[in-house]
This record gives sequence, C-alpha cells and structure tokens, in this order.
Amino acid sequence: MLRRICFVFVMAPMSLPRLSPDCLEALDASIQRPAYARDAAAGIVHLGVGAFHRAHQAVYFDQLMAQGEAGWQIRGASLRSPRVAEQLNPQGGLYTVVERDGPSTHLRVIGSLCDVLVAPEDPQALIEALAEPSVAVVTLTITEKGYHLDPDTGALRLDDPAIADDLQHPSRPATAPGFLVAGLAARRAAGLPPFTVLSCDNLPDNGPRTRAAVLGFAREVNPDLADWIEASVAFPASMVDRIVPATTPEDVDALAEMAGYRDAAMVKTEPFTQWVVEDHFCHRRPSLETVGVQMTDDVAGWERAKLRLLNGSHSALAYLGALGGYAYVHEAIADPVYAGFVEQLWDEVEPVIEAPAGFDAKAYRRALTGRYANSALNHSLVQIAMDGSQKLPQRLLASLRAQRAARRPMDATLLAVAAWIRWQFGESEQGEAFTVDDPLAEMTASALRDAGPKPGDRVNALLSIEAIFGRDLKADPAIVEGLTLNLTDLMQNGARNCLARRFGQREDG
Ligand code: CS2
Repeated sequence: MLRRICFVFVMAPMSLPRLSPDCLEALDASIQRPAYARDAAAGIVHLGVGAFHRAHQAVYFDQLMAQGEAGWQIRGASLRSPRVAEQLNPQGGLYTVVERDGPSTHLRVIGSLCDVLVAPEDPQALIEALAEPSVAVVTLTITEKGYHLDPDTGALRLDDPAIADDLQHPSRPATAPGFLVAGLAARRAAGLPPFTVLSCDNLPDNGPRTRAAVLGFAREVNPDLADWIEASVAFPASMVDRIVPATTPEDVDALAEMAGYRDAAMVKTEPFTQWVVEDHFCHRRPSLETVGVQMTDDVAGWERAKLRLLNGSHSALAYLGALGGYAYVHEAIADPVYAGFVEQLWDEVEPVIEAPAGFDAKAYRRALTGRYANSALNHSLVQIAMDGSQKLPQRLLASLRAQRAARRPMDATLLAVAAWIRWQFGESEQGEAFTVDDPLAEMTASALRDAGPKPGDRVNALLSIEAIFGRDLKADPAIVEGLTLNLTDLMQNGARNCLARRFGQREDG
C-alpha cells in the first residue's frame, strides 16, 4: 500500500532511519503529516505523556494547528521515567499514530508535541515551563493513582508519602498536585494569569477532583495562594475515549516494514475517538469544537456512561477473560459465552447510569461490541487488569451501589467484582503465580493471607479495605453473600465454566 520512503528498499527494519523532522518531506504521500510551523512557543504543558495522550489529545491539537489555529504546541512532561523522552526527543517530538481497523491501517505523523521534560531529572525546568507566559492550558493524564485523593472524602491524602514529601519540599515537587501548585505560584509571583487545568483521566468528576487535589496542596503550602487559585483557576471536567493498547516491539517493527522508518514513540489505536469537555476555561481557550470535541456544560452524564459501560465491561472482561485463558479483548469477546456475559452486564448497568440527553445506549453498546472485536489492536487483558483497586470504584462499584439503591438485578456486576477479588490471589486457574500490578497489591495480598482459604472470609477481608470499598458495601449482607457465592463459583468451576452456565444461553450475545 505504501511506497517505501527516502531510503534504500531492501534494508532490514533495524537499519532503517529514525523518524525526524528531516525526513518528513520524503514520507510516502499516503502518510498524513504536520504541514504547520512547529517552532511557536508552547500553549500547553501536558503531564504524563503516555500512549493515551499521544493517540488522543495531541491528535486534536495537531488537527487544530493543521486548520490554522496556531499556538497549541505541547510541552510534555514525564513525572516518572525518562523512557518517553528518550523515545520522542531524538525524533524532534514527532511520532506516528497507527490507526488500525481490522485489515486496514492509516498512518499519521503528529507534530503537536515539541519535546518531553523528565521531571525527576530537573523539577525546576518543569516549573519554569509551567510559568511560561505562552502557556494557557495544562492537561493531565497521570492515571487514577496520580491524584492522591481519599476515595471516601475526596480530599487530598496529606499522609500519602509522596504528597507528604512534596509538602516538605514544595519547590522541588514530584507529584502532579505539587507541580501544579509550584507552577501556579510561579505565575502568580510573575504577575501572569493562571492556566486552565484540564484533567483527561478516566475518573468521574475529574475536574472537581483535580481542583480538590490542587487546593488541598496549596492550602498547606500557602493559604493566600490557595485563595488565588480558588478564585481564578478553572478546572473543567472532561470525558476521554479512545482504545490505545500498549505498543509492543512487534508493532514498531511492523511500522518500519510498512513505512520505511523506525519510530520508537509510535502509538497504535482504533479509528474511534471522543472527547467531551466542560466549557469552562480561565485563559485563552483552544477552539476544540472545530476539531470534533463536544463542548458542554454537563460532562458528568457522559463520564458515567463511558466509565460504567465501556470501562466497567473492560475491567470485567480483563479479570474473567484472563482467568479463562484469553490474552486479548478481541479473543474474549469472540467467545459467545463472554459476549453474552457482557450483554447481561450492560443490561444491568444501562438503567442506572442516568445518561446525558441525546445518549443512545443501544447504538453505544453496538459500537462498543464492534470496537472490542477489532482484532488488529491486540489489546491485552492484563494491561486493563492493572491498577484495579484504583479503577473498581468508578467502573463497577458505582453501578453496584446504584443497582442496590434501585433494587435492580446485579448478578453480572457482582460476578465482575468477584473476579477482581479472584485476580488478587495472584494465581491462575492452572495454579501458576502471576504478579498483581496494583499500588495496593501488598495490602490485598496480606488481607488474603490473613483471611485463609474460605471464599466468605476472603470476600470480607477485601471488602474491609475502605480505600477501595468505602464503608457501606461490607455492611450490606446481600452484597457480601452475593460476592461470596460468585467467588465460590469462580474458585470451584473457573471463569469460563461459570460464565457458560450462567450467561451462555443469550440469543443476542
Ligand atoms: C482501559 C482503558 O486500560 C484500561 O483500563 O479500560 O484504558 C480504555 O481502553 C480507555 O478508557 C478507552 O477510552
């Protein structure tokens, strides 16, 4: 499909040139690329330059600049590892979005990122970047655990070791709340207007939560500064959606083979993309509505629908699918037993999401099934299973609470939560040990050790972790019993058998 570019035709993929501004011109004509000037001062700083940011927000800003709206270059910052900076900086910030839809592939080189700072190596450089006069918006994808909030009260956890450390040394922070406050303090000191803080993480009320984290931190450091932030900084909420599986070395090789260059920073994704943003900015605002972003006053309904239908079923498929021996989402959803289960889960969740006006649940579910079936993505179930303790509350427990309040069926939802509990055993159905990749893994492991082997004791032990389950669920005998029955079923029969018996008969599955 593509003409090999600039270089020798028979080169092995390893010896091909690396993507860089110098070879843009020579790319095959079918590859979309930035045709705008890339040297303007950055209008955005983004914290957490993972694959999701590169396949989602950065693409919208690339489109905006391609349409002629200048000034939205992004300076990325990694709050932890230097890996993304090592991948992107030698490429002048350029990378390829590989959009895969079954057998068809579309390549697009994105130019909106200028460079990536590595915060732990030079925290001051990031604070200075945040204080640049040209910066109007700071966007975040720092994952659920990057906010350090108490799930019960929604307040910043001042006893969290990383937050406590930043409060000791606010001028060389390591956390996102620490950097945002240091950046805002520097702007205030320089007499500059503040920037808008736009969270793009998969959390309900991500705007108010970010605000709580930033204000909670600022109050401890300097009450005057906190008052200024409270009065003048906008924290719009947003709902983000695009499936972006982790890039593998095979993906990098496949792109090299296809396009004739190597790109260490490429991301792979699906054609679908959605961004709903609360229209509340305190500084220059990008005209995102011109590039397909839904600007609205009510993001919450969109967030609920997405988190509970998409992410809830994703997490359920991750635990049940991986326990049942599947590696990828498309494999699990191709099994009618799993497809039937997902339909049942959606039947239970849909009536309690309080969806926004204009939301067509039937079409949304149909589209999701198609997205999950995209076999070219290889979206790993183990990747989705990661950080479950941070994901469970908004993806599955929120549905459970709403179903309980409305006295509605919750069989499939309970099974999904029981599967998360089963996953915490860190042992496959064949008895092989695996690592539970989760910030609370030690806590869940020690609770399970103390509980012993009985399913009921194990359920009670994990339900007692208030950071995940709050206080209400462990006090509800129907929830405890429902989870115990489901966990017993999973332990005795295994995930697939359990699903086959209970959800395998649906005609529409
Ligand atoms: C997934 C999400 O890894 C996960 O937990 O559920 O990353 C999901 O792919 C995105 O939210 C889709 O927008």
